[in-house]
Amino acid sequence: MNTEHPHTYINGVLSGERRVLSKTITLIESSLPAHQQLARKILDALLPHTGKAVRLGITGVPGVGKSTFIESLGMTLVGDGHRVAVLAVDPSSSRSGGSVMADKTRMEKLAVEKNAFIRPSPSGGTLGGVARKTRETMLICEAAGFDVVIVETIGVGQSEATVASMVDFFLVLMLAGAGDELQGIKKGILELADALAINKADGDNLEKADRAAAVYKNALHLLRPASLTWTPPVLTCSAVDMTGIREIWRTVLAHRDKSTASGELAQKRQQQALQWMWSLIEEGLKRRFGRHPEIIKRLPQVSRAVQKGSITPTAAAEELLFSLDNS
Ligand SMILES: Nc1nc2c(ncn2[C@@H]2O[C@H](COP(=O)(O)OP(=O)(O)OP(=O)(O)O)[C@@H](O)[C@H]2O)c(=O)[nH]1
Ligand SMILES: [Mg+2]
Repeated sequence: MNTEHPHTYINGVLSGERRVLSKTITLIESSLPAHQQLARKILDALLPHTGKAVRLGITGVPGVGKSTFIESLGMTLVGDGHRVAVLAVDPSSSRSGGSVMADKTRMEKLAVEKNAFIRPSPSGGTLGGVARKTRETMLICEAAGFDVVIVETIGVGQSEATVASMVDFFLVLMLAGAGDELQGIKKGILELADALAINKADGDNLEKADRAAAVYKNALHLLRPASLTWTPPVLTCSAVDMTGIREIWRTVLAHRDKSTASGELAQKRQQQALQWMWSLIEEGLKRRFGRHPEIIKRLPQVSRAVQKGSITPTAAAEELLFSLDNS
């Protein structure tokens, strides 16, 4: 293929060629300026073909069963005639080579499905950088005709909020504990969830899962609802036995129907687009700041002065920002 021309990529993606899809994503992930420029052209052209997929975010602690769940849900959806893309936001993946990469072997059946596409988290970089690449990859997958995009995260740092800000529906997978359900739960996660699902509701664990679901239902009740039309349900499932999986998908679709009818989905996506723009602006400004010759020259000295207490952080910040304005 001609690897210089945007049209080679654009046409390939639009006709759903996997090899071209992968190559386009590689361009998006590349930090070479020439690649980035090419990727921007491709993205611009593909943008009108995006936005039609169901965007589903999934999180949960390591071992909760995310990969097994995605394999089960993915196979169910592919069986129903859907085309499913699985992406990941994992800023720590530079360390391990990508959790989803390792998972590809755990998502054995889905990985070889022709109507499924699994892409590991882009390696390296900040959460912001990884998120940008994943977002753009999501758009490319939509243009390639995938009508369900699943974005997985293991929940390091702010990654849950980041994933929640790029999807329509955010599902939190949980495990039944020993009665102390709310102890181990990460702060803020319940506010992000559009549904909770207690996984591993099978065998001896079934009763415990039901009890945990009751506790979570109560907890969610106490939180102010994020929407007037949607109360996050608490479900149970077994990714291994494949029970409760369809119910969860029906919940995703019910949420989609309601939020489409009320206009909330369109509004959410508009807000997400604006939020995305602002995070790119912030990232860009920071980068420019750090590269600016005047800042590079003065920063060490000013930093030392702040450490010694001979200048206040406020004055220091103002001084540095001022020198940016005046050069
Ligand atoms: N009994 C039971 N075991 C499950 C279920 N789902 C997953 N498991 C098991 O739990 C273990 C972890 O499952 P994974 O799917 O790898 O979990 P994960 O959340 O992807 O884990 P990380 O990728 O490490 O974050 C595996 O041994 C699975 O077989 C379930 O529904 N029931
Ligand atoms: Mg996994």
